[in-house]
Amino acid sequence: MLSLTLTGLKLKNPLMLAAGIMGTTCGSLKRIAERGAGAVVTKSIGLEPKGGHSNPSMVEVDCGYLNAMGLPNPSYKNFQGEIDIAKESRVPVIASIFGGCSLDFAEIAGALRADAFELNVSCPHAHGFGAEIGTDPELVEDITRTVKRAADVPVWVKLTPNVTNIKDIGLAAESGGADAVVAINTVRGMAIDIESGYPVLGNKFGGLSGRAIKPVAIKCVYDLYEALDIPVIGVGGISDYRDVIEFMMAGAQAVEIGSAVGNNINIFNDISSCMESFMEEKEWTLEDIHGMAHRE
Ligand code: RRO
Repeated sequence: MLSLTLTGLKLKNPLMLAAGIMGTTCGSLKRIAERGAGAVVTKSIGLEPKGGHSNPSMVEVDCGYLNAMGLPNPSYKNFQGEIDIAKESRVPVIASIFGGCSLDFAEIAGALRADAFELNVSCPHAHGFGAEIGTDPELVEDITRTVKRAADVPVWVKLTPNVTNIKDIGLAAESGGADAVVAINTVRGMAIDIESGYPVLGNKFGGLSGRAIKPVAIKCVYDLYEALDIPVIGVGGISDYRDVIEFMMAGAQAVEIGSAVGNNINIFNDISSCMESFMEEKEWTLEDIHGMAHRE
């Protein structure tokens, strides 16, 4: 009832682990896969090992989390083994990758073997990476096209909401040959400690995730669905089955779940069974729900 084919990948359900959560080791990726995720996305992996920003790098705020991890990762040169072992769980393993230019992305995509690549052009607080390039449609198109030439698996492009018009960036990814877009990465934000007067995060500002950003993400997915021909994958603030249905009605073909996994490692199984009951009661299929909010 929940199975689908997404950019050529067969998924038992449309619920995937989002990049950045439990995605650096094969052990944690497998744990999530064995607890019902339809696919898992790794932490974003770059050219060289990176320690990330100084602590505190993640704090809880009203209705969500602020993070400025700073792209900590072991480099693609030390990561193939983690992907290979994670693949034993028999769900697609998608490698999130980042770079400073199209050649960086192509080097990683040409070397790493994964079931698909998710191009991170949207981290809101990484100098020279992420949203610093993902807000420029020409760069996004060039990076996507270059990775498509280097890789023989589907290429997804994860977009930033920190732009005036996300459709322009989505269209650029589509022109570059993207197989899907993923919306959204975190929303740029900041918290200040009023006892000391200092910003809370080591990096001063970061990205907001969790419940607070769901309406922002829903609007982005809605807009992208109207503008693009390729699938839209929704992410941002999902914590129960109702959120998933809402994303699908906005136009998402599948979703990714991040922050909420921290509170419930069984969230994928829990949401799957609630979705099945809801869809049975309504007599709706995934196709019925997909884009439902766009009906006249
Ligand atoms: O590592 C991070 O700080 C990070 C990344 Br790569 C991203 O894409 N989004 C985010 O909120 N944090």
